[in-house]
Amino acid sequence: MTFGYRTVNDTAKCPKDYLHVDEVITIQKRETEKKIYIPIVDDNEWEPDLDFFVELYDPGKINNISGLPEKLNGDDTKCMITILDDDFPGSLGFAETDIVISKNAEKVSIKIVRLEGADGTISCMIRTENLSETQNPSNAEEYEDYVPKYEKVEFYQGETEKVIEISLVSKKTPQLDSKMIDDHKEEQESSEEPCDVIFKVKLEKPEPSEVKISKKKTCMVTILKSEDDEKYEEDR
Ligand SMILES: [Ca+2]
Ligand SMILES: [Ca+2]
Repeated sequence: MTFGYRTVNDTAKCPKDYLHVDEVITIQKRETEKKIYIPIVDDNEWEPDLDFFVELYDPGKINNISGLPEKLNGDDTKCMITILDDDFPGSLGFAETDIVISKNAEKVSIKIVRLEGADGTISCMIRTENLSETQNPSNAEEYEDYVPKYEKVEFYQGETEKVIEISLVSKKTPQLDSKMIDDHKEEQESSEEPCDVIFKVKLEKPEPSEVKISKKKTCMVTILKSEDDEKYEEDR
């Protein structure tokens, strides 16, 4: 008896997920089985489990419309194959959720870590945010204290950590004394003590959908505004 077998795409696609096979074979008298092999393509990317079919066909019976041989009749002439994914893309979070930095620093470095798997390319968005929406003396101000950031952070296959930098706006006390600045300074000093300011950095929108953001999804950055300038100069 002579028949053909061939693969048919479903959610699994050829040649991304498996290699197409189409062959005509003859089964001999007294032979009761034949084994066929279909190469499966392994990758490192997370994806859902995917299906494709293998069907048996009659090489002598060509379908007029498709021009291809027709599938053999019967319910048992088509077999579904499911490719189970074996890749773990991991989860993303900050290494530290609290960072304290000098007001004279030009930037703050923040580490993002990838845990529980490092297969394939994944990403998330990083976003800076004010401490609170309302008026708050502890609010760090965009462009006055820090440069806001909203960008995609990508982790490639096998990468488990990434350091991102956020620029700070340092307002050093002018060294030269002009009367105007002195007057202004006095005025400021009398009205209010400098207060440490804080802004938030958040992780969001992980991709692909299997990637989770860990509990460490917000990092609070405190800029030490109350730090003594002269002491800092001496320490250096
Ligand atoms: Ca794999
Ligand atoms: Ca995969």
